[in-house]
This record gives sequence, structure tokens and C-alpha cells, in this order.
Amino acid sequence: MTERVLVTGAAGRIGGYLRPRLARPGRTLRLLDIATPEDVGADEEVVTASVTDLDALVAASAGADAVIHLGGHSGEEAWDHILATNIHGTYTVFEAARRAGVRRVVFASSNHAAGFHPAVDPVPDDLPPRPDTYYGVSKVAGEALGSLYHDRYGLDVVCLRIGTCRERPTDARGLSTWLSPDDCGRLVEASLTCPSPGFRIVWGVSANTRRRWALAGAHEIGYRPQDDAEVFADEVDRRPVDTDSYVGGEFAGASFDAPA
Ligand code: 15L
Repeated sequence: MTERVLVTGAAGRIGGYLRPRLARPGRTLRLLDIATPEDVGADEEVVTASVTDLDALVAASAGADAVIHLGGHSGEEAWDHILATNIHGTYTVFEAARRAGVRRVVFASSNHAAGFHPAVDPVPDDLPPRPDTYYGVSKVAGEALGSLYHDRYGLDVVCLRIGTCRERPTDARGLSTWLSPDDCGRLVEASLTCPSPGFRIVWGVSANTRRRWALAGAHEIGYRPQDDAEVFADEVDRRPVDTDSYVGGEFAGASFDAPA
């Protein structure tokens, strides 16, 4: 039997990290994006569509065992754009999953859902929402939709409050908040395969020496990070800036305002 996983926003940065890392014999990745993904493999299918298009999402969800929802803006934007693409576009993903009978959704939330919390050590799991931007509000909305679709319709929903998912950290905050591409693959694989997660919100961060965000919740679903940003410590500017005192870093800064 083929396992089919729908990946929204598959042509984006994290989609590019995940595709080779989630490839398994017997698994097909169905790549949905408005952009065309590069180097499409034999075990990949392409759907060109926007996450805002409910009919397209329902069609793309047919026959899928799980959805990984990465689609949408990955940073701050004007409210209208956040509303249409990130908030409505996340509603469509959950609603399409429900209509198509998909049992599990892995939602790429963000630390910015809780970005105005102080970056104490440790920052616990289950931190209540405290968004630092409209982008963060959209991630809170996505988590709330996940909670609703779990409680009302029984979907398994794993929300990942992802940190700085890049090839490498580039600043002092990143030494604490980095999620390596390989650990991102491990975290999403655990989210896809752990038995009956119910509804969960966990931090998405590597095993960084300077990590503050708790990993107990992610550990419970089977995530075992293997990377540590410290190996890059000599390459980055290690001087902290004022906004490093917030979970969301510069997104929580006074001068960080939404584009009109
Ligand atoms: C995010 O959610 C963003 O997508 C990314 O661009 C970074 O800003 C990251 O968080 C971060 O907090 O480092």
C-alpha cells in the first residue's frame, strides 16, 4: 500500500529541506504550491494550486493519509495578505482534510505564535499564545483551528512551533533557536508516524547547547534531535541584541511593524 502525504507550500525553503528527508519506499509526496517545485522525483506528484482554494485543497487531499501544512507567508505581511493566505489558507487545509477523510495534519506553526513571551530558561512547552506580529497571530489561528478540528472531528493534529530553520544559524539568537534541516526532517517524521498524538503543540528546535525552549513535548512524540548550533558559534556574531530577551527575537522589537 502506498502512503500518500500532501505537502502544502512544498516549493518553499522548508519544503525543499523536507522532501528528500521524508522520502521512504512506499511513500508518495504530493507537492502542492503556487510555484513549481524543483527536481520532482518519481515518488512525488505536483499540484499547482493556492492554499486559499478550498476546492483545489479538497481534490488534492483525496487519498492522502496525512497533510504537512507549510504553505503561506513565512514572515510579517500586511493584514489582508496574512488573513487570506495564512489564516483562510489554513482553514482550507483543515476543512479539506476533514472532507477528504485525512486523519492527520502536521501544521508548521512558529515560535512567533508565542513571540512576546520572555525568553526565560527554560521556556516551557504549552506556552499560551502571545503573538508578536500578524504573522504570529496567523499561527495562533492555525493552532486554534487544529484544536477545533481535533476536538470536533477527531483529526490528529501536531503543531510545530518552529524556530530558525535554516542551513545554519547566522546570529546569537540562532545559536539558541536553530532547527537544522536534518532535525526538521526528524521532527516532521516523528509527527507523521507517532501513534495517536491527539492535539499537540511542540517546539521545533535542535539540541542546541544554548537552547531555552523545552523539548519534553517533542520528545514525547519520538523526536530525537541530533544537531547543535554550537558548532557554528565561531562563525556568527555572538553579541546578543535587546530583542533576544523575547521568544520571537526581532519580531517582538518596537520597530518591527507590519508592511502596509
Ligand atoms: C519564523 O517563523 C520565520 O518563518 C523565519 O523566517 C524566522 O524568522 C524564524 O521564525 C525565527 O524566529 O528565526
